[in-house]
Amino acid sequence: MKIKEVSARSIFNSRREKTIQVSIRTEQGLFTASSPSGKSKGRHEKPAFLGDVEQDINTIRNFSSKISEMNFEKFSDLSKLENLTRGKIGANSLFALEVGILKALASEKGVALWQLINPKARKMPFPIGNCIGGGLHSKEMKGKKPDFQEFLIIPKTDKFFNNVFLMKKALNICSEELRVRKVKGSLNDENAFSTCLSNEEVLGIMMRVKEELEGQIGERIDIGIDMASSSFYTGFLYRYKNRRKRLKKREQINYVLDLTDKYNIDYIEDPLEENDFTGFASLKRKAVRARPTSIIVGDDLTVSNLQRFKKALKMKSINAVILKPNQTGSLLEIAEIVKLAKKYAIKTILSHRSGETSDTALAELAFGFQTDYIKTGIMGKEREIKLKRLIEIEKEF
Ligand code: 2PG
Ligand code: MG
Repeated sequence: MKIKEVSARSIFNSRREKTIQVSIRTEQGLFTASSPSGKSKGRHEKPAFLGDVEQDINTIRNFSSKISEMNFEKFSDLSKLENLTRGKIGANSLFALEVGILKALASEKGVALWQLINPKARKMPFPIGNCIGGGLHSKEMKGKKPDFQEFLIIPKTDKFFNNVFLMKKALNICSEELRVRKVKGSLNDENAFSTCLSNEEVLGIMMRVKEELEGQIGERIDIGIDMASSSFYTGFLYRYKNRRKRLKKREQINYVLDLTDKYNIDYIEDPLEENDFTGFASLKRKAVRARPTSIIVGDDLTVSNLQRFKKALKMKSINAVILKPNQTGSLLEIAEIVKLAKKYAIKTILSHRSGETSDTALAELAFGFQTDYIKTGIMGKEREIKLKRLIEIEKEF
């Protein structure tokens, strides 16, 4: 495939922040792709832009003729683009550029984007839905909010469509529970409910939601938390505000183990700060011993970075990993991490960002990479459009 022109401009994400949209013109037409943006970013993430979004837009426009000289025929040809742009644009920009090229290539070949990654893909991921939120994604209500960032519901029936329906039901039950207690705040960055309740009070609600839905469908539903604990770690101490406490590393590990036991939590993301590979390992060992279905998920720890993922593997820190392609920009790096993760039986989760766009590429990537889960939120057009795309894919089979 030959590219005629590459262009870029800035657009607003769901949080009204500027992000990048790239356009690729080929004989088949114009293909656009955009990048989401995080707020609770890992310190080791690559910069979203080099300088700022406008600088990357200029750089990409200047690369247009060089990119037009390249030939793209398959997914791995992205390496040509990566060699050209290395160190010259940020991760958000590279991500949008790669997705734009893949969209154009898919159209040229008459296939869906996911087929360029793995034409044999068949298994649907389980969706992970954010029901109630705190941390950096939520505003305070009555001067309070939960310290944990996300309280998640994870339906695991064998139909993606049903799982989406169950997530919506879960969100409605949460809404009602918060309303009757008069603790329902506004919708947060990911369209989950904010509240003044504490972590444990919210977990009490999540447990009720789990039991109610399990009772209705007669199948298991998991609950999860993204603690995003780097956001309240201040060096040596985890400082909780709601309820106030200060925990040292060992106390934090024990606290997480108590919570998972008391509230039947299966999915635990970033329970320790982003540099604590050994803390993760110790927690994982104990959590899995106590509850064999638990997954300890690295996000800020691993930041979709192959080297950090290898370190986490070596140190046995995690048994699940978040993949946010815009943390690295390189889809080839994501592919490498997925390959290694599968080899070592580490669960994979393709994830959105808190500032999202209406691009459906994340759905294509989750299916193409055959990740075990996709975390996209439940409500709001930027989130629902990705779920809808996966429902479409499911219908095709
Ligand atoms: C996370 C993400 C997405 P952000 O921590 O998992 O939910 O948040 O995009 O703000 O980094
Ligand atoms: Mg996270």
